[in-house]
Amino acid sequence: SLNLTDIQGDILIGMKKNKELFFFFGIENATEFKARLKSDILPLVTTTTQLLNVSTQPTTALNIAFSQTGLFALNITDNLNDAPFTGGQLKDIGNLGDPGTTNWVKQFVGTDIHGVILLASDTVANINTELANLQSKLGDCITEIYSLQGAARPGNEQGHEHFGFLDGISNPAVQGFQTPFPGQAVVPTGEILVGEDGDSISRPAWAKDGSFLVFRQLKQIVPEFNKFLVDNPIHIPALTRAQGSELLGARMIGRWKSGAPVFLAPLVDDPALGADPTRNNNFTYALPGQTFANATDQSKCPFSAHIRKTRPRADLGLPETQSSNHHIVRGGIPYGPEVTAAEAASNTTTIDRGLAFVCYQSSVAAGFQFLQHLWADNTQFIHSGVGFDPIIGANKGAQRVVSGLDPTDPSRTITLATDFVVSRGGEYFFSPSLSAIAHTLSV
Ligand code: N7H
Repeated sequence: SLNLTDIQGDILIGMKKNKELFFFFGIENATEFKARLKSDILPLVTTTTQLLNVSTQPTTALNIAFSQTGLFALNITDNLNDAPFTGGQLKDIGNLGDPGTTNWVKQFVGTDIHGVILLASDTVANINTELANLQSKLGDCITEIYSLQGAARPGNEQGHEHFGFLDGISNPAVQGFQTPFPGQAVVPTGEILVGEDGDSISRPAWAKDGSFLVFRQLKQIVPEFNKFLVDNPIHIPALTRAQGSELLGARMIGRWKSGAPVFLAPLVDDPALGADPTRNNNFTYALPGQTFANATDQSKCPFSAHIRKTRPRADLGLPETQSSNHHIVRGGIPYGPEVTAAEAASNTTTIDRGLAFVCYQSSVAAGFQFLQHLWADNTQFIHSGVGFDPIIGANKGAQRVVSGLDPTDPSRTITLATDFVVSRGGEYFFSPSLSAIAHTLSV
């Protein structure tokens, strides 16, 4: 069984707090930093065990992860055998659909970021206190390069991302650790954790029970997205124009704002279904008892829908874990304020907001990079002519053609002139086990 006290808490279950700060740093003095890593940071690293029980959760949870240049700075030269990680995210840009670095946060353009500290708590004040406490101990052995404050949205929108859709519904359960809800993917431990069952890539022994952390700052153009829905309602006689707009949005994601999957609720939202974890994942895109989903029927869910592109379930055949080893555990949080009245009135984004996207996997190449490059951005996936994932599919800034969104005419294509999700860049990190921090990274 897994050594849960050795695995950083954010990987398998997530820190799940309403505020989370991503603090990106450079190492200035490696010798001093190693000493502080062991004496001052390691005791604060929140484990999976601690997060499992409310009574053992710290006020502010902390995790830490390192980039390739960060490992080099610590004089760790072992090859982690993951090409995207080794090269860094900037070098991988050609695989991600970004139109160069024009929209990137300038601090992500380069390989100066050595690591990221994740601080999660109920309040920003708690986070700032913990950070100040840490910085007073670390002195100038690290420097802050960039930070991004994430925050759950307020009131009824809590748990929903900025377009308004409930997030965090579907993550894979790790075999032998989590009991899956119906329809949840159950994946071998080694698909998420390095060196565990199912991870066949050779790595240094110390990397066991670590996981690659992909970070992306994904800006969302919310008023423009809403305007697009208003302007392009799906025309079905039984629906009002507003319902037709809602339906278009739901079919772009594959779920309604409540979380209800369109495959189970094809025409109107079903909030009770969305809120019920025993039902809201219980579908495969195939008819009951069938191994493969119908290869032409998009009446209940487009092939291009975001959740279908990024987890095709029975489109690839069941059992899912035999047909796909491309699962990620998502753990991001929204950032930026609510849409202002002026932005809504002008249908124009003027303030940066979006998703501080985080995902974990035992291979960036088989996880995030595969989902983005070979699925979301691949117009021939799941079937020829499907087009882009309308949410995250990226075409280097050029317009994107999507099919299947209109259930009354699934071959009709819709051309998206702008991206509703704009990559502001990020970095690839490795989130090591606590024992690796103690016995390898800090010595
Ligand atoms: Fe996605 N969204 O609000 O539109 N995503 N996502 N995602 N996503 C999901 O099922 C969203 C992004 C996946 O198991 C939901 O938990 C937005 C990237 C995967 O059936 C919603 C952004 C990648 C799943 C969103 C964004 C993925 C998933 C439904 C960027 C990988 C699970 C809630 C700003 C490359 C699929 C849920 C499954 C679900 C949204 C990014 C992947 C609402 C706005 C970059 C694997």
